[in-house]
Amino acid sequence: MTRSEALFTRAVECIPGGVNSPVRAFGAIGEPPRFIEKADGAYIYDADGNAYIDFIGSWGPMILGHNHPKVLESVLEAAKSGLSFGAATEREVIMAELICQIVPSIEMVRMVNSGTEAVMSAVRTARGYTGRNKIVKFMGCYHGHSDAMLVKAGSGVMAQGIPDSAGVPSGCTEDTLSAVYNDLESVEALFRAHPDEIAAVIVEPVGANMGVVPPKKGFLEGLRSLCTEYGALLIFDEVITGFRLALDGAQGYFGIRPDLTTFGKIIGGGMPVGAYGGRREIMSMVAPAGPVYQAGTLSGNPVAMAAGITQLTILKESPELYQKLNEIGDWFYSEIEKILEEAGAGCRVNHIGSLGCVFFTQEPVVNYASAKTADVGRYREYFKYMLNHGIYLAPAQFEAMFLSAAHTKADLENTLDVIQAYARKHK
Ligand code: KE4
Repeated sequence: MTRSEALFTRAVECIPGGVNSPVRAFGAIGEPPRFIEKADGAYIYDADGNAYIDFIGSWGPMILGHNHPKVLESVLEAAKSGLSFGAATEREVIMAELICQIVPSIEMVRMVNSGTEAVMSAVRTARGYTGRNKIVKFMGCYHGHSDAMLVKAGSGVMAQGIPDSAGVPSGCTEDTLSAVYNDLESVEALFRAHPDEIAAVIVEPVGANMGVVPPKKGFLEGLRSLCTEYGALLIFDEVITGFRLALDGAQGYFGIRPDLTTFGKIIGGGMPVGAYGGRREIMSMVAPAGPVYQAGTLSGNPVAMAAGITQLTILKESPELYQKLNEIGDWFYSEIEKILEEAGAGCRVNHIGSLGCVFFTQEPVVNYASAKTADVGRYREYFKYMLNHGIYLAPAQFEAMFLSAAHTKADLENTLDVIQAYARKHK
């Protein structure tokens, strides 16, 4: 028995499913998960000492690679002054000023502890500001696990085949309307049916929780005009795309100005951090400035802020990083597509910038329904082959691959060689 297997045997006795987040259990793969002991740069190392080139990067935070020396140093430095005070600190001001300076649509921002909290709070703020109740989300988009968002969600919900979730009373989701990603008509129909009731449309500006599904040309622009026309707020859930597609996220990359934005992952540098922000008149609704209540014991935690400030500062000071990362991503994912096409593997590779996904389907993947045509059994075999050859991918078809600044050309060429070998073997 490997140490990972032994740890998993113990874990399932005292942690639901043996993990603290479902996708980590390798449920879609059907074998015990790897327990990771350490990470550095583009590599992670499991409890049995196996090294892997890591294409998850903690599901997005590690855009600079694991264990960046400056991020680590700032965490250790901050920790020496105390871990948490439950009181205001300078670092929270620095972080808020940094986000407002980098993202033009954000005039005020509130720190929380996860993407889920950020989305839950942004939705509440949108409802408080508009006085309306309904929220439009897209099938296959995942916005964390707050009750109202667990409707046709993506990510783990999609992989586990849970249509929604147990324990969510219909009262919590009756105001959540589902639309089809990349289909503006499906959104317009909802606005026509509920002209004065929709508080907000929330969207992943790049779908990354049904696999990677980029927005069709005009889709985001269309959402922006529909929200403006009907007096609803446009919420960009940039928990994945924020500070990844560009320094100012997908909104900068596509040139769209949402009313509210949610963040997570990268802004914490690997520590538990989420945030939501937007126009001053909207964010001024949030307590204690306004009537929308939201709070958090560890929100703006000084050690987490130190990690996030350092990571964002490094990103801000290296604007060439994004061009390089996006160019390498374009080359890498196109090479994967070429290899699999030449082998007649019958796959589709969707990608944008450093995000990518291999879908085991011949259909173009543009929304939840087309993503669902993917053969998850073939994905499982592909994942296992890659894992056994030292490549750590998402253990589920409906997730993303994440490149970092730490992945070298050699790492990517090695990965392509393994994919080439896989393609030859599984013609
Ligand atoms: P967290 O609560 O997991 O920090 O963030 C929720 C969330 C919100 N919005 C988007 C667009 C997200 O992708 C996420 C979380 N992403 C998943 C990856 N598919 C986290 C991995 C996990 O659930 O373990």
